[in-house]
Amino acid sequence: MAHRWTPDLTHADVTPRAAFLNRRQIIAGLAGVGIAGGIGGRAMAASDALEPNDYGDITTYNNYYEFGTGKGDPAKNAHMLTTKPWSIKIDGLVDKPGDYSMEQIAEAMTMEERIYRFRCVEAWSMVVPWNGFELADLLDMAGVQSGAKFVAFETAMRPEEMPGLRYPVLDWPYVEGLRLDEARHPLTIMATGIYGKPIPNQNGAPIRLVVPWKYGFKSIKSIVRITLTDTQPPTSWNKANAGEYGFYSNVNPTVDHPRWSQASERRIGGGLFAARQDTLMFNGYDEVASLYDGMDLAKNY
Ligand SMILES: Nc1nc2c(c(=O)[nH]1)N[C@H]1C(S)=C(S)[C@@H](COP(=O)(O)O)O[C@H]1N2
Ligand SMILES: [Mo]
Repeated sequence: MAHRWTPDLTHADVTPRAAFLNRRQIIAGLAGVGIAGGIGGRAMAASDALEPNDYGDITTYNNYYEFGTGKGDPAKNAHMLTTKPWSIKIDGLVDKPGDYSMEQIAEAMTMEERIYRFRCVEAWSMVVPWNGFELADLLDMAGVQSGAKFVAFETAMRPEEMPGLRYPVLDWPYVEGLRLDEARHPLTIMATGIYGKPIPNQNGAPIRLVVPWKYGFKSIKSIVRITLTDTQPPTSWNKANAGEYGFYSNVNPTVDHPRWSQASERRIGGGLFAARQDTLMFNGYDEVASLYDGMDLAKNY
């Protein structure tokens, strides 16, 4: 794959420690990751703490409502999810619709590490070292047809394995969507690992979306279906409360949630008394700005 590049956070920037070398060796062994700088090279605001969160934070403080609405519920309950075998149905406006097994996908994709800021709409954030591949490569595998304009995603819905489905918090299954150009952006990945290990169930095993410039709820977990369509697909949080959650949901410190400010965020792991940090437009991923040229992002929140 020719278009590999390194986004703005790398272990070299953030983890000048022995642990960095160990992880890099693991990852290089897995994937043959290219480290050359690319379009993402960008100076970070001094206020932004770049240290990745530790594995414990990332895997015990979660939102995965199919397993309960408490932050600790997914870590307690998500072991009930059967993640093998797993396949993703890719359908709609594609040349090669069908059920793609995880093995088939893993074999065809180029795995790499991406260290991304992750900003929940609830105004907390983390830095996560994901392993995965670009969604664009998976879309190419299925062959996107010229009429496609959006990509719809769906999470597994298994009442016997997901105790949270008993509660009508959301209209299950959890669904999300992106415009096709957002889905094809090189920052948009499908994650199958964290810290070089298979992604834990509570984080969306065996495969979840990660869109780092959007609020965390766009990054849908445990995906079983991807549909290419010509119309904007429904999305779970927008269906639940359209006045609070829009389709785009780009991180935007100038557009507050109706019930709280989005100007700053609390970095998980910083401790109870750590200073909040400024939230960055597009979560700091300025390279996506041109996707929204001419759009009013206060209206298209
Ligand atoms: N299927 C599904 N996907 C989901 C959610 C969910 O409840 N169900 N929660 C979302 C929200 S609100 C956030 S912030 C992130 C949390 O990801 P993490 O637990 O890996 O940090 O997952 C998103 N994806
Ligand atoms: Mo979230």
